[in-house]
Amino acid sequence: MTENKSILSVPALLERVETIFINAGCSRQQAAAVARVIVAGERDGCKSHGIYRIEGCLRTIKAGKVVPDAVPVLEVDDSAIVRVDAKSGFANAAHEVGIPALAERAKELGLAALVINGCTHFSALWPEVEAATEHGLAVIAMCPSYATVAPAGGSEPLLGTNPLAFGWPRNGNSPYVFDFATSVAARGEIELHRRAGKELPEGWALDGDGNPTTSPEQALAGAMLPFGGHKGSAISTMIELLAGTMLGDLTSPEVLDYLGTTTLSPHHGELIIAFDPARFSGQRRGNPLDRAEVLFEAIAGQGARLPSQRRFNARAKSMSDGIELTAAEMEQLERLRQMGLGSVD
Ligand code: NDP
Ligand code: PYC
Repeated sequence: MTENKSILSVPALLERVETIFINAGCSRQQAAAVARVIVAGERDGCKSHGIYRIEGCLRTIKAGKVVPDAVPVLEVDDSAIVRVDAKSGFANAAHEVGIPALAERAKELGLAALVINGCTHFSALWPEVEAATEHGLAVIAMCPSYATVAPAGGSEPLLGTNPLAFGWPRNGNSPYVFDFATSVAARGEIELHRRAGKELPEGWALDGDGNPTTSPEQALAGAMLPFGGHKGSAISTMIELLAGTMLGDLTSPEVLDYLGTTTLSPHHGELIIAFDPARFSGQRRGNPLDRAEVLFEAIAGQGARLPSQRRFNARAKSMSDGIELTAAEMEQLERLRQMGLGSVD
C-alpha cells in the first residue's frame, strides 16, 4: 500500500471484477470473459479500456441492451468462414469460443475468417489478436462502434472510432501487435480527459458547431476526427463496410440509432481474419517468421519502438509487482460490487 494507492495482484483484481459482473446478473461464462479483458486492460496500462469501462457495461445490462447470460453459438461449416452468434451477449465470451475454431480452420486452409454477430463490444481488440497469434497465425481484426466521428471534410458524427488491430507471431517473443482507433484517439481517452479536467490536444475534435475544440465536453457533444485526415476516414469507412454491412450486422450510425445514446456499450459485429504465414510464403525466401525478425530488428535499430512494447513492459511489471489503483478506483470497485446495477443510471 502506498499513499492513496492500493496494489492488487492480477488474480485479486480479476476476482473483484468478475464478482461485480456476477452480482449484476451475468453468467459465469460472460462475467469471466469480460473480467479477463477489463483486467488485461489495467494490467497492460490501457486505462481507456480498463476498469473505467465497468460502469458502461452495467448501464448496458440495466438498459436491456446486452444479454448477461447469453451463450454464444459457434457455427462451423466446410468453408473458410467460422461464425459465432454472440446471442446479444458480450463479445469477449464469443472470442473465447471462436478463436480456437478460427485457428483450426486457418491452419487447415491457410486462411480463415471469424465472423462475430450480435455482440456488445466495449473492449480493445488486442486480446483477441494476441490469442490468435498464440496459434502461430497472423491476424487482422476490426469492428465498427457508434457514430461519433465526422468523415474528413465533414463535421457531423457518422463513423465510429472503429478500431483496427494486427498481430504477427514471433518465436520465443511477444507478438508484434498494433491496435488503434481510426479516430485521432479513442473515445475513452476523451472521457478520461474529461474526468481528469484536462484539455484535449488540438486536432482531436470539433464542437457542435463544427469548430475545432480542445474541450472534452464539447468534443463528446460534437464530433471526433479521423486520424490522418482522408486516409483514416477511408479506413474507417472500409471497417463500416467489411465489419458492418458485409457481416449483415449494424454500421456505426445504425448502432447509435439502436442504442439512442453513447453512454451504453455498442452492439454490432466483428471481423477477424487469420493467415498462416508458412502456407502463404510456401517457404519462398525462407521462413517468414525469421524474415520478420530482420525487419523488427531494423526498426528497433533506429531507436524506434515496436507497437505494444509499452504494453508488454507494463504487463511484466503488473505481473511481478501487482496493479496500482487509486483510492477512488478502489472505492468505485467496492461501490459497484455492493450496489450492482443500483450503482448506475
Ligand atoms: P493508441 O494511440 O494509444 O495506441 C495505438 C497503438 O500504437 C498501440 O498498439 C500502441 O502500442 C502503439 N503505439 C503508440 N505509440 C507508439 C510509438 N511511439 N511507437 C510505436 N507504437 C506506438 O491507441 P488508441 O487510443 O487509438 O486506441 C486505444 C484502444 O482503444 C485500442 O486498444 C482499441 O482497440 C480501443 N478501441 C476500441 C473500440 C471499440 O469499439 N471496441 C473503439 C476504439 C478504440 P502501446 O500500447 O504499446 O503503446
Ligand atoms: O474508446 O472509442 C472508444 C470505444 C468505443 C467503443 C468502445 N471503445
